[in-house]
Amino acid sequence: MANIREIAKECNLSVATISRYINKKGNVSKKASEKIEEVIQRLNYTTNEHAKAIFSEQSNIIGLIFPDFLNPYFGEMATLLGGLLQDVGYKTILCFTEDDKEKEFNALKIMKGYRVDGIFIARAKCIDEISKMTIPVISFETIIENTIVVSADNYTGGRMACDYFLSKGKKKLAHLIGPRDFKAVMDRYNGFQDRAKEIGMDIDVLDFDLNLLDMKAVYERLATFDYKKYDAIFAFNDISAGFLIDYLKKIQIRVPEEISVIGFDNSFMAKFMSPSLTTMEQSIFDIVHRSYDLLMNAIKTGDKQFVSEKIPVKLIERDSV
Ligand code: XLF
Repeated sequence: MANIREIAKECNLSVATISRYINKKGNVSKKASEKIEEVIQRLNYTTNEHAKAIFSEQSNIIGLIFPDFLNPYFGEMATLLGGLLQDVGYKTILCFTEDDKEKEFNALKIMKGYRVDGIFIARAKCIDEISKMTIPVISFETIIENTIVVSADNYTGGRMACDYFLSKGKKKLAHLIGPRDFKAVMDRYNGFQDRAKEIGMDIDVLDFDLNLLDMKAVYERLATFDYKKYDAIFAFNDISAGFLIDYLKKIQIRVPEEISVIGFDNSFMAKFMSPSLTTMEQSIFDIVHRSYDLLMNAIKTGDKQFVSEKIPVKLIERDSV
């Protein structure tokens, strides 16, 4: 592949003129521009974006950091956000953390190396590093100083799930709780529990703090709960609701006739599950569009102020209750 010096030689112009043309900075005559463009096409030259970023301290790249895409919720989020960014000329770099702090730290290092103009990170753990960053960061769910935090109204979602079970006459409630170090998980649990307490009802908590990729461990854990005690279970997200329903089928407990299940997310899998999943929607469309607007504005203004945005949730009634 041709480099900038070869282009200059072929055009019989200086490297500085070629650089002005490529970077659209400064004057280049019409005649020279036409010549340069012709040579660029002929020699199949493409810009070295990495070198350009180091030179200009601006890369036109946005870093996206997600736990994984095995959870369809994050895959859908990244697809929508990546598309919006691409439409306005941004490139994206994608890293996965698997909810591991060290992997996240490395991902942040990669982003810095590429001089990204901004970052969107889901379920961040490296709070200190992120709060010290000078570029705008949108943090999905984790509260971090000097950062724009966007999350669903998880607490209200938990309360609404409880209210819905009560409205359907359910009396023996349990919550399948995810990792307690995720704020969103705790907010959902607190909302569900607080609402039950208000009417003098106790809920049971079924711990499901697992790597959901480890199927063996997942089904072993599900086998430890005594399902006879419940008529309704609120799962902390759609994917855990999916595992739960699958396990209940295996042990011949009927959903919703014997146990009703509510999930949280409304990822696209919810609609196709059997029975289709009643779930608390945290709208990917609203979260992504709000995050995108806030990120674009922060890049434009260079503002590094703490902002916390809560996106309302909505119950989607299907067949699992
Ligand atoms: O962190 C929470 C738990 O799982 C996140 O919003 C999710 O609901 C995605 O599935």
